[in-house]
Amino acid sequence: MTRKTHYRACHLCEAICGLVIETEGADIVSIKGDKADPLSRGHICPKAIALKDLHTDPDRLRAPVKRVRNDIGEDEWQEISWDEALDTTATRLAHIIAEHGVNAVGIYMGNPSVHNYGMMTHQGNLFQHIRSNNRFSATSVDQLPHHLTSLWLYGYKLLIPVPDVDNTDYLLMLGANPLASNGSIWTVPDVKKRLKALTARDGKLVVVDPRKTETAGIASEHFFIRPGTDALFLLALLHTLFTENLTDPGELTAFTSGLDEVAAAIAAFTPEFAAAHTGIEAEAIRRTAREFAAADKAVCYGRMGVSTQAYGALCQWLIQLINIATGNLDRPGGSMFASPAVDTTKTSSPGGHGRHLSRVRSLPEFDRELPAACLAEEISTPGEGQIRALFTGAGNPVLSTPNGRQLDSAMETLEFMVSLDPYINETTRHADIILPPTSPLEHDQYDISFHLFAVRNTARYNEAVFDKPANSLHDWEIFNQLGNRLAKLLDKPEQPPVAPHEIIDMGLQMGAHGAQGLSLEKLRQHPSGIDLGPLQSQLPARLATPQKTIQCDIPQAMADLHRLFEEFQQPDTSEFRLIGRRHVRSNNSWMHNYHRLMKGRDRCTLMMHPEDMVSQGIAPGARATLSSRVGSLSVEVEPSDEMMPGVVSLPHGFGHTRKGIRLQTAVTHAGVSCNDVTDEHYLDVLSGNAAVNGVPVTVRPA
Ligand SMILES: Nc1nc2c(c(=O)[nH]1)N[C@H]1C(S)=C(S)[C@@H](COP(=O)(O)OP(=O)(O)OC[C@H]3O[C@@H](n4cnc5c(=O)[nH]c(N)nc54)[C@H](O)[C@@H]3O)O[C@H]1N2
Ligand SMILES: Nc1nc2c(c(=O)[nH]1)N[C@H]1C(S)=C(S)[C@@H](COP(=O)(O)OP(=O)(O)OC[C@H]3O[C@@H](n4cnc5c(=O)[nH]c(N)nc54)[C@H](O)[C@@H]3O)O[C@H]1N2
Ligand code: SF4
Ligand SMILES: [Mo]
Repeated sequence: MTRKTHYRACHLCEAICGLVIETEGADIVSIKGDKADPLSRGHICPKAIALKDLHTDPDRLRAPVKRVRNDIGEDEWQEISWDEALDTTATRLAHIIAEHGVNAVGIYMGNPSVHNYGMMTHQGNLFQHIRSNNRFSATSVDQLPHHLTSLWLYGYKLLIPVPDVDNTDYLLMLGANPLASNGSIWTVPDVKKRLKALTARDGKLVVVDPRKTETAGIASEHFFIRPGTDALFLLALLHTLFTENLTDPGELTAFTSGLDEVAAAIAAFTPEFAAAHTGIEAEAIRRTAREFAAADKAVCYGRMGVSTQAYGALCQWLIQLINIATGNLDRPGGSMFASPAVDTTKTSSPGGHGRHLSRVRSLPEFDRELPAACLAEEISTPGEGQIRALFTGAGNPVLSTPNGRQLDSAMETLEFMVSLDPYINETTRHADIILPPTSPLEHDQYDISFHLFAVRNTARYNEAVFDKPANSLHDWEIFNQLGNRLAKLLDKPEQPPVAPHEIIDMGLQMGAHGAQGLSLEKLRQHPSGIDLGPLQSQLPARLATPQKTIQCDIPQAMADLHRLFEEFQQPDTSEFRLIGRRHVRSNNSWMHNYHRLMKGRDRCTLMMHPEDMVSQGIAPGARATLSSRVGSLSVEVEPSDEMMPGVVSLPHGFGHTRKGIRLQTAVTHAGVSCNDVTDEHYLDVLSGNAAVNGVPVTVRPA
């Protein structure tokens, strides 16, 4: 059989590494890093190899299935034709819309939908017919505060600057562990090498994290911090910068306002106040502020750990202000905006906040989506606007959103549910119909989302590795065909099936590099990608604010300072605070079905400081009961002096014990679901983002 070489960008995480895949017929012979990729330079991680396992996984659905009750009252899955699956789905949705209005249809879109370009280009084909207020996504258990802050400061939800790691002298990193995650809202393949290069050139990497993570392990300095107190730490840094006259916005001065007002508003947030709650000494905070200001090029960056906590939006706002006040925004070696070849900041809506509220708890929408933390109650609370039908696409909210058990039960009560997903998992097991797309290697790929956050401007388009099997549909085709069936029933116009690559070709030609001849054809000739150069300073032109200015004293954020101040007038009475944990061989809830990634010691353990174990009477290797306001679970405890005392860590995405899932390898490493104890009422009330980190819990011997 002839051996073929294919080029492909890995879509599993935000690092978008270039791959070289060798095949023989239907077999994948090898998957290696593509050294010619100008962004990833040959880097890959163990998950890339699992693309083969994903492709060949017998549990991956190849045809639509419908759930039926058998004679003994158990659920069974029956394969059905695409016509039956799409017609039934369109009919049921149309019926519910006719009877109860569009708000009766809920939509939840998960993380892989932003990694799969056809889902990005074509979801509108369906959702334009379901303009429901009840839209949800993984954004509100993740990066919502970043979008909100960018909307406030830069006028556009996706204008998020990233650390120019290759040129900086000082990187202050909070709540991120890129050595495990490979970077987030920061496309930075080969991040370990880049961070090591920073310290090797006498730069400094400072990590602030309640756990001494893999990244903290290679840092110049690590500070333990009490979960959920980062806003106080950041305020104390800013306080020091202001009071010691260390601010200098430089080039930004001409179009920036409001820093003096911020300085006045934060006068009470001294390093001493922060020290009492964060656990970081006041003098260490002052020194950090001075070092940051003294560095030629410095950048502050914070991710998941400071976004999914009770003050997520305040944290992200303060991080931007630190970069602005020291003149490090939009400066090489500081915090820079990328210029992607296909620029979604030119084609999507800027975003908006609080234009409608959730029905039951009055939580604010962002970008027409409600917080995922209120999905369950919108299904289970009767009344006008109650969700009766649910569409999920590339998401597993039962394992990934707070109080998953509550959502699990709420899904039981739906009149109709349909899932666009290749697996029968904890969420999709509730669906009446599952629509499985082609395998990732059976469709082409251009990354629409993550070039926007990349440390270098590059572009890469790759053809499918394998032909599309007979009787299969890509995600985009499912959206298009389902959308058109629903359109017909609702008497609306249908959409022609324009393939994603045609849309991308237009985007490339209209984009910043189109004038220099960038097109799909050119990318086809360069399957390892094209280098478009380093990040460039581009303010104020790039701003999307009305006057192309940056107003720092955002009223909503300034008002939220009072909530913060009030909370920290009270002593913290919680016994322990729960945080999450990522591992390089895992990916949220859905990559636990591949032996290659799962072999070895079970990873779903509760990490706890040995002294805390002694004080709680828990023996090493013993199980403990972890409890919060919403529930309890029993989990194996792993002693670890990586943990800050008083803090325990449990990864999310496990808990593959629910009945009826079809994930034969995952069930043998089932673990427990962290989100069975996270609390849907514990959130950043300013943004609506779930606070899955810093949850108050107790830990008792089981
Ligand atoms: N291997 C792997 N890679 C992934 C994923 C995965 O599941 N596995 N998921 C992908 C996704 S969807 C995302 S969003 C990214 C996330 O990418 P990162 O943000 O880098 O993710 P984490 O590794 O969760 O890092 C969060 C860190 O915050 C710390 N933390 C928790 N609470 C606090 C706090 O209150 N304050 C501070 N300062 N730190 C805190 C945690 O200890 C942890 O080290 O990773 C992506 N990449
Ligand atoms: N406690 C706690 N909770 C968390 C987090 C945490 O750190 N701690 N992290 C949060 C974060 S950052 C995120 S992003 C969310 C993730 O939350 P979700 O996005 O809801 O969940 P995933 O686990 O990513 O599930 C992805 C689903 O997409 C399917 N899928 C994979 N590829 C494709 C594809 O190409 N097409 C289609 N149609 N389906 C596909 C998989 O089978 C799986 O069902 O979890 C959040 N929840
Ligand atoms: S780092 Fe991310 S993009 Fe790169 S190979 Fe691993 S999973 Fe794929
Ligand atoms: Mo995420």
